[in-house]
Amino acid sequence: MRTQVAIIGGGPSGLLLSQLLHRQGISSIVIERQTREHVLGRIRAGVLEQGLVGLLEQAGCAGRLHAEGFTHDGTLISYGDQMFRVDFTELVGKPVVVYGQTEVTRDLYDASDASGGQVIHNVENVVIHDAKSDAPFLTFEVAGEMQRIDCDFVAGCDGFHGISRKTIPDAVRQDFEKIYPFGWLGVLSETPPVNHELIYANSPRGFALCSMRNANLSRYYIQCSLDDSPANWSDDAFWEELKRRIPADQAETLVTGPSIEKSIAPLRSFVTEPMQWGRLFLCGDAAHIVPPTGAKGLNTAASDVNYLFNALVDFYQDGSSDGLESYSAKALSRVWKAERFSWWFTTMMHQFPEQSEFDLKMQIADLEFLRSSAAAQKAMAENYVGLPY
Ligand code: FAS
Ligand code: PHB
Repeated sequence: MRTQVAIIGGGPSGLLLSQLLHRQGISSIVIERQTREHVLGRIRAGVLEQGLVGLLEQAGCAGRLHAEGFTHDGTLISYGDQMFRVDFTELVGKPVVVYGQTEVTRDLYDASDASGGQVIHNVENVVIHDAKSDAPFLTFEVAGEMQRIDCDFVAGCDGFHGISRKTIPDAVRQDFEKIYPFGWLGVLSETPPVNHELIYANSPRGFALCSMRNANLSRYYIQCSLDDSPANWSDDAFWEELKRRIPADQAETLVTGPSIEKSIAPLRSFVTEPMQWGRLFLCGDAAHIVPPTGAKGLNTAASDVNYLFNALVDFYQDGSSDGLESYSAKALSRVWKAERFSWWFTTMMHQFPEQSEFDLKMQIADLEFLRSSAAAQKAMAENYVGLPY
């Protein structure tokens, strides 16, 4: 097989890049380790920056998003029984859109089908060859049969556990990592959200987040220990703990119900530099991970795709390699700002096992400053709605 851009990974990064390229007449083939059903079975992000909304519009697959997504002009932050609102639209003139990553991925797969996109599932033993040459190629197996794709460029969109990042030699690559001493236990329930906006809660018992997918599908998280397990939590136990972490007036109105999904996600900050090596370019979780507190994971993947997409268009349409040569530096500049915001928000909102009384005082002072300062709220809003591309 031959294509202009070979894309490893059929998650949001890979599918979005493929669809954007297609709209510019640039060919690509996506190879994905799992089945489509498996990919669509993942429950992940829920908040979209305007930048990602714009890219989905450009990719021609924002119809359902506009029909079913919820525009959120602000968010609620609580500590103890105090709760205040950060008004994004008033402070920085932009809202966010609440629409699950699962639906984004479904819309991208549907758009790929409609445009005759090529996505090969159930691939194994993927190897990137000659990334430093101008004729890279992939080999992989499908049902035991060896396959090869010759291409001009390889986009590594294969997530944190993929092979693309590890193709960049250790001597060239530098990884930066921070592991948080807790995880998030998430529950999906067919119940109306406790509030029409998200509630980020700092409580002495641990962090909690009240989110949603639609008017009758809620997404809740509570901070849990790293050695915890979803099996340790009955639905009733989860609801009782969540109620103890959010303000009493919210807990009183919380509608509980059976969980339809219950899982634990570990939290880490991670960045690999550089994000390119020869004609291999990394996008999304293949290159960086953030704790989900700031809702930056999916959205930072989108900004990488934006930079790589525009660089590839410049190459094929104008013969310019400038965008490709500067891709890593440009993407990393925004990645590190998303890492900083996610680390800051996570540090302010969670209980750390080793934290001292002084650390606790700093957390409350941070929250008090955010509650009382328009400048602090504007800085938070600017990061939460998404820094410019
Ligand atoms: P993805 O990991 O989504 O996709 C990579 C794809 O590559 C996968 O489909 C994988 O099967 C495939 N792949 C891997 N190795 C391969 C190989 N060798 N060959 C071919 N294919 C291969 N972000 C938020 O903003 N908010 C959240 O609440 C949130 N919750 C999360 C919960 C969990 C458990 C996880 C893991 C992540 C969460 N994230 C969240 C971050 C998440 O949304 C990512 O940022 C987003 O999925 C990034 O998309 P991709 O870069 O496409 O990576
Ligand atoms: C979600 O709805 O899953 C969600 C929302 C905001 C976050 C993290 C997760 O910061």
